[in-house]
Amino acid sequence: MSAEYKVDGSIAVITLNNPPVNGLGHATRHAIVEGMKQAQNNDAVKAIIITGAGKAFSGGADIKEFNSPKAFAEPSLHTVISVIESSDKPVIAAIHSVAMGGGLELALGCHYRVASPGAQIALPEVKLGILPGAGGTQRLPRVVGLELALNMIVSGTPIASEKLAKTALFNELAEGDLMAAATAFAHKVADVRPLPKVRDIKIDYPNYEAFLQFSRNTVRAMSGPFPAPLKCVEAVAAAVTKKFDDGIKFERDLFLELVQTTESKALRHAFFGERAASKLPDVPDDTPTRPVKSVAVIGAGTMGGGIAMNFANAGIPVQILEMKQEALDKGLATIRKNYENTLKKGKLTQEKFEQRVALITGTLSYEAIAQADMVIEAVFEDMGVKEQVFKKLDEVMKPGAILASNTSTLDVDKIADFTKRPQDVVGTHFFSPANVMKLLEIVRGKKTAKDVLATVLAISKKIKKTGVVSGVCDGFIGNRMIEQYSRQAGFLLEEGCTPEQVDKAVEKLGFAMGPFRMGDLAGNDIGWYIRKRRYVEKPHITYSKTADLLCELGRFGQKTGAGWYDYKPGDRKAYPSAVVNDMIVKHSADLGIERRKISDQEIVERLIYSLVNEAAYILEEGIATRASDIDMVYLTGYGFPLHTGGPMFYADTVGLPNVVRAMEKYAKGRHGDAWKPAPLLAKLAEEGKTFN
Ligand code: 3H9
Repeated sequence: MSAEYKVDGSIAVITLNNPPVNGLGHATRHAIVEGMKQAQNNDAVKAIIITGAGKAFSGGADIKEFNSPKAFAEPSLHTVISVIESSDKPVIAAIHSVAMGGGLELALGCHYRVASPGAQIALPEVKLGILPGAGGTQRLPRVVGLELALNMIVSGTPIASEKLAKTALFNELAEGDLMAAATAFAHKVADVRPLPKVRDIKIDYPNYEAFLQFSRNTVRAMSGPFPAPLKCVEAVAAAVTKKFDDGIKFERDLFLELVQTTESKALRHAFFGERAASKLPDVPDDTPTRPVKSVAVIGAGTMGGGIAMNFANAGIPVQILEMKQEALDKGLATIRKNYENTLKKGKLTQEKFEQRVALITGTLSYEAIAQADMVIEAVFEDMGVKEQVFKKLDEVMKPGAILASNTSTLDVDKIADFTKRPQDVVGTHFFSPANVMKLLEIVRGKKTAKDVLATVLAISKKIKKTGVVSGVCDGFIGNRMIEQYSRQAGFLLEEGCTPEQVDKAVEKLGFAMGPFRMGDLAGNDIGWYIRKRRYVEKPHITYSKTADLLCELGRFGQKTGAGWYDYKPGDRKAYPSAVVNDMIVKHSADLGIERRKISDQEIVERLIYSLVNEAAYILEEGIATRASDIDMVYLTGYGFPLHTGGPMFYADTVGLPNVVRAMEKYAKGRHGDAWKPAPLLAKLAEEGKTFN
């Protein structure tokens, strides 16, 4: 049953029962209408309560249905709400835990609302690239006021029910048992007529035009490529400027328009992608996890410090181990400074600041960390150094401790084999700055135990990361793909581009940063170091030598004040560099390449399709579990534009046959061998299928 109906004396109760969050899918909507009919037809019933079973009143419309006609099949959410609103018996929403989106809209269609404190109240549709499409933009301003409603709808941010207690949204906040309070309330209002309807409330905001214009300007400046936020303002504006039914129709039209946009499809893809990433087909949801109540981090450098902060932020004590007191002191001082900056910006209370700083302690002794439940190594990226660390960890750590490596490219199986407990070894690849970036690549070794994976996935949620599992290969999912992207970026310089032109082309698409600005930020020496290893290990792979020439000039990026761009002291702005541009032109001449004008389209296609092709190999080899995992890696770790849904979703949107056709064209150019379509990509394109 997706909603249950029962009668208790003179009160009928309709309980939404569609786990996990009582999404208002077709069956649930149908069951609500059936319940309402039964209650209407039963003379003994004097009032009706609608509530939700389990962990939510309702999380809103069933987002999974949006791609199918079921989403709009009758009874639509509109119909359900009008059946409730036009009922001649009072309907009371008994709200607990979560009332979001269509769930809140359903409650707004009821005559009364009783809520538990702590319930999360939101119209979060904008986060899915749509707007509330079942009356939310018309009814919420009528009960909480124009300004608060507009803020809630444009931001989508949840507000705790008790913070809305002074508004007309709730008739009562129930401190004790919600159903007892709702039932008592129902008895009290059973005979009260006329029945109050939110639609009849007048919005009193004399200066609304100025306020709406100010909102339009602000929201337009903030919403980038997403159309939904501005449409939210227009829909809320209709609540003041139009009659209620016209406002509802206006809102409905905007909703139907937005739900079809690529931006909304991409955001919905990311919503489900994030949740899917936490699941592994062979690690069931009920796999027991190991308790992680304390953590140790090896290395107090930038990475180690950032990693430690994640755990302290989640209330978990962390010990940082260093070899020398000086390095340890420096690392701890940096962490303190980071927290002080957050405190100064007002993003942390003094109490939380002190708590977090106190949770991070330092040590020089391996014995001191032996009882930690999990240890994360963040030392220099060199197999010899890793060997020493893991042999020592194997010696000192208590049985059952999780031994994790923050390696970004090295073989986790090899690292595991330095210990006598490879089942406890796993990769946890954080992205810099580790306390900020959302992505955590969890690297599954051949022998990594399932409970270790389940634990690390759970921990990643606890420290608010998007955990994505990768198999072992050089570079794992993210860096293995970025290598192809960087290679193409290098070839583009040889053939006629400047770093600025390449960066601008992808930044126009919405990338946070193009490859060269990114290199300058991360440090060009890191790639140089990796390439030098590759020249020995994989001599058949070709790279542009431009990046090596740059490094030979000591231009490692922002940290040396010069990289692909010039920098001024204390200023992160990138200025095109005549030295670099001359160097690039000379290099082309040395190679005998006649430089040509290259279009932005070619730049974007070559960069993105090189990512996509490598990703197809990664998927086929089982390194990634699903295409959406690859999208999540790129959306949360590499600044891939959110409105495109990630590289795989982007390729699906372009159409895989079109991707393959473009690759065939580039295969005729220099380094054509890089453009051989991966078998999976070729197959899907031929069958007219998609990755996702
Ligand atoms: C809408 O209402 C449109 C209307 O205005 C107009 C219509 C005409 N549908 O996040 P969790 C699943 S648009 C389907 O890990 P939490 C989720 O996929 C909707 N499924 O739990 C996951 O499934 P699985 C507006 C949904 O406790 C499971 O529930 N509403 C929906 O951390 C657990 O999710 C929203 O945008 C849904 N609506 O957080 C609310 N919601 O286990 C979106 C969740 O198979 N939802 N699922 O992976 C949320 O913000 C959070 O899920 C919520 C629970 C706070 C509810």
